[in-house]
Amino acid sequence: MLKSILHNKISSGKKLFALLVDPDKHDSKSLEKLMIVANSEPGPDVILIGGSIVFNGIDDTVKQIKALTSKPVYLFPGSALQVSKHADGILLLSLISGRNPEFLIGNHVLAAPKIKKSRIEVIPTGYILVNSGIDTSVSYMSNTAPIPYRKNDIAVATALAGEMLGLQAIYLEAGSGAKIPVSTEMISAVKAKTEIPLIVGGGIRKSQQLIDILKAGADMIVIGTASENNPGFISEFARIIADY
Ligand code: 1GP
Repeated sequence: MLKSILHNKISSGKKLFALLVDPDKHDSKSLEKLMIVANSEPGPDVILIGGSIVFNGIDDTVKQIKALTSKPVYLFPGSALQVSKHADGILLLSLISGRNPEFLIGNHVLAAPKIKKSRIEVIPTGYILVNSGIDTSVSYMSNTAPIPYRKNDIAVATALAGEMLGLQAIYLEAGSGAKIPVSTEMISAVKAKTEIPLIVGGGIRKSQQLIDILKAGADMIVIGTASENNPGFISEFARIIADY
């Protein structure tokens, strides 16, 4: 479903907005509040659920969100533990900027039978972590080094390799709560050389950053922390993306 939404939007020149929900940052009350904002129009096109490390139950969070919205709900798993049959689909992330086999294939082997049985949509996604000036949970938890901030050539080569291996989207990630997002130069360099949808997230807090990232060629933008700090950003960012 998301695959076709992504492709339809991209072929009609439109951009997508994904709202990332970290189950550990919410209780049922705050989820309700968040979803009221998310349901107003314009709002996010898709809700992502997950994080580098999550202690609250993924199943419970997915079920609660599904009860609060009709928007598609996709898993954004930090590990094989974060799979739920109640979601609509999963970004099956392969951490291709890293050299840790557990995040390239190990967790996938553990999760694959459950994913297959659940029949949720699978979007194989090349996950590329980029240095954003701070230590990130994803770098620590995955035991991988990010690509240096200015090394656009490495990011392009990594994205190309992912595309050639058959991955169906590339996610350029600065890490949740990053000081600065991935540079627009890196985004446009990757976009220029690859044909699969380009997802960008991490550290996007201001409208101007969002506009610059859209201009650079991102097809889907992921916002997490900014919406936790101020749910009002959801409507503001959604309007910018819808009007783009
Ligand atoms: C993290 O890219 C997402 O995986 C979102 O990052 O929380 O900084 O918006 P933020």
